[in-house]
Amino acid sequence: MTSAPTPDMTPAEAESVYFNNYPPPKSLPKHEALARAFVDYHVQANRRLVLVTSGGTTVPLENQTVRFIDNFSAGTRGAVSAEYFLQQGYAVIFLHRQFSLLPYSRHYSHSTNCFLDFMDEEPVPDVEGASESDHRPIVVRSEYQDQMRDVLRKYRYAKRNNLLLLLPFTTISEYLFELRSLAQLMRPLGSNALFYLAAAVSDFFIPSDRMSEHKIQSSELPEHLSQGQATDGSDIYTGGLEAQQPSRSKRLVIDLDPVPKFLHRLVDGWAPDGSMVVSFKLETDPNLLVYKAQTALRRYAHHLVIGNLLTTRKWEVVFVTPDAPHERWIRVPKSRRSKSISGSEAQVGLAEAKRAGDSASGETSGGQQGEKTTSEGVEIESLIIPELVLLHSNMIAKHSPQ
Ligand code: PAZ
Repeated sequence: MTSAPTPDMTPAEAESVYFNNYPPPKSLPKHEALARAFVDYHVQANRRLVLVTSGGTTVPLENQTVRFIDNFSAGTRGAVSAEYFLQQGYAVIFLHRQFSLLPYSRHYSHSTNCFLDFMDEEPVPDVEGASESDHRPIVVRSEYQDQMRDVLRKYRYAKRNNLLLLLPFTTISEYLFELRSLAQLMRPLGSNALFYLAAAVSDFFIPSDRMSEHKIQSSELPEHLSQGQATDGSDIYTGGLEAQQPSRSKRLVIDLDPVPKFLHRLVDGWAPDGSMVVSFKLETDPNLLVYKAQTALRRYAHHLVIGNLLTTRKWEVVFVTPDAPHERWIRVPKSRRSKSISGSEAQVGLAEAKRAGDSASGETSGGQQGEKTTSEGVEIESLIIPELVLLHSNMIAKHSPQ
């Protein structure tokens, strides 16, 4: 029995091969119990519920993992979007990479926004006899009071009303197990369910039968200690061995298989009938973005692909839909864009212009409802989520009995 799905398999066959070859994550039963109760609660309330996936997945190189492959995603898109969904009255299951950004706390967990910078010791009262004490209360600095109160109130509201369920994952296989279970548990929600797949999921992995149990050694071991590691000076696997290097240190040759495309199974099997499925497509080449988003939409036959470029993702996205207008750009107006060290404003509009054969203004913007300016500028998610909620409402209306 092969341990990795092959391209000639149907999506259902690929599913069973993949899931039969990996143990489910240890936390899965606990997450399932929490999710089941959460879904039931919101089904009773006839509330819409969105599963937001967020952050990157790791690809371990060893079973007892010391080394892994990772990607850039910090989870900003997912964490910010979750807040705007909550603002729109949705309940949110936030399936996120462990230690990536979380809704609300993300305002204080950036390295540039360290929470300690928001605090102070209460000043010594300006009265006679008052003295410096070792036990002065810690307070939020006056200039941050309003912003922090706002965030705190929203966070507490979400907690008090059981509107936010945080579920972490780390590896690609944990992510896939969790996604499958959650989608199946969401079935009672019917068209009230929305899938917002913003996580940056690895496209490649190492099948279990090629995975080293222990830490891969970079130098030779005596034969009696080698336990299956190459001892003859050849490079270390995870795939075919390459040309020998006559040296005591080894090259590591990593041979990755493609991760089966489970979006098929989500749309066709796991997700509730009538639910809405939104995926993201990230590219770096402006020439490819819309083409790749359209291809994904055709291939998986879901409802919306949100395309974004690595360098402009905080200021513009494109909605690619099966229905007209098929391609719609949402942009933060130029004067209200946040500053971003890694971003490149010069590239805003490029992916659209490349297709239209002209220069895009870079000034257009999506619907303004729900838009919110922070000290860091308008968050594009404040434009994306209200647009998406409208599309979801249309789908729900189509599915409700006349
Ligand atoms: O997490 P982040 O805010 O740093 O990045 C968000 C993103 C670019 C990962 C997301 O918007 C996205 O495009 N996710 C899908 C990536 C892909 O699989 O193509």
